[in-house]
Amino acid sequence: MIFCVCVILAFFARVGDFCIPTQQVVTTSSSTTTTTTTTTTTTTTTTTPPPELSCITTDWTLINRGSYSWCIRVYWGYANYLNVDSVCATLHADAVRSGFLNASEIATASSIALAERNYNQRLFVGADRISSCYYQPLNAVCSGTTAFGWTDGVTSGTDGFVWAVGQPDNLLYNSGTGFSQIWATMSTMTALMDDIGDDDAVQGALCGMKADYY
Ligand SMILES: [Ca+2]
Repeated sequence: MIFCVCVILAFFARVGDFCIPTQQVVTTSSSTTTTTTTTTTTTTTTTTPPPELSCITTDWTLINRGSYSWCIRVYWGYANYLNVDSVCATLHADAVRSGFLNASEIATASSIALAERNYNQRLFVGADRISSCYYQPLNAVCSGTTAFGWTDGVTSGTDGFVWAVGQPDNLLYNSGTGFSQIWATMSTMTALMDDIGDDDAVQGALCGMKADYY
């Protein structure tokens, strides 16, 4: 019996051999993968703003005068005709007595001074009587806009000559001493100017120097 089963199985096994194709076709599926690499280059351009003009320290106040910037600061200390031209240099070597471009600037200077000393003080400013007006009283030729000239080397125009009523009066000359009132001062409480001579002393000076790229 076992023999018969084996024969039958062997018979079918042979028949199966005949059913298998002699050549098998193998289909290979092939795919192509395209990889695209995109390189993005980001260029970051940092724009550095141009340096701004400023004052050398925060003790100075920046004033924009259009084509240049000016810094002002009050020198506090006894000042008269002997040291009038040197006190500002004690703040900075480039500092000189400051003039005024207009009434706004003398108001600014007054505010700065009052913030430091809240009572009226007189300060030398950057204006001296011009030589042709020495010994001259206030008149049409030597007036508030013509008797004095700015001494700081940068201030121009006459809008900054903001005198108190009746000034510059050349008081000593008018009182008969013969001394001319050469130096201009400002009063911090009134923001008005006055001329004084070598008989007088004040509490300081308004100093100025050009702003720079610090
Ligand atoms: Ca005067």
